[in-house]
Amino acid sequence: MGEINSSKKTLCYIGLGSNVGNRYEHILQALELLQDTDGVKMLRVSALEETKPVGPPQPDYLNGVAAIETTLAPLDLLDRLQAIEKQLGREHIEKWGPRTIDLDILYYGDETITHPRLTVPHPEIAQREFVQRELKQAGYHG
Ligand code: A4P
Ligand code: MG
Repeated sequence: MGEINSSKKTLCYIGLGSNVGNRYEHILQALELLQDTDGVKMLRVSALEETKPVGPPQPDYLNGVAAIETTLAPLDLLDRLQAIEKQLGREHIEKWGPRTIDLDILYYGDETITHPRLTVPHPEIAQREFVQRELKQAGYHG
């Protein structure tokens, strides 16, 4: 018998990063657009902190993590995050390169996802101390 899964709520953690232009403003706008999304409830946001770039030489980042509850399926959430990135004027130039806004799904409940478009948990969490710190501030306890 079919279950109605469309209303299933999942606790997710979203990583936010910006290192071009008004970084604070980009992150605030991304949070507002995320909060205004149907099927997304904003629960908590970490402090925003300045971090040294990982990857090629580029300006410092402002990073943070948001905890959300969502009824969106993982790829629908990714679509929405990418639409927000686009709306905020992000152009994809190089991997790990500078960006107005980068939105990553760090965790989607306790799911492990291996898909051409989506790897969850985000593979860089273990290497990025600032992400781990911000996750805790956003309420993640492992
Ligand atoms: N994708 C796969 N898994 C995910 C996921 N969990 N969340 C795919 C979001 N997207 C995911 O991403 C490329 C593709 O990854 C997407 O099309 C999506 O289908 P992208 O954002 O266009 O490219 P990217 O960000 O350059 O690559 P990637 O692998 O997402 O890198 P990261 O880990 O996001 O690193 N230094 C500091 N200090 N702070 C930062 O925030 N961020 C990066 C980007 C590099 N250096 C940084 C920071
Ligand atoms: Mg990314």
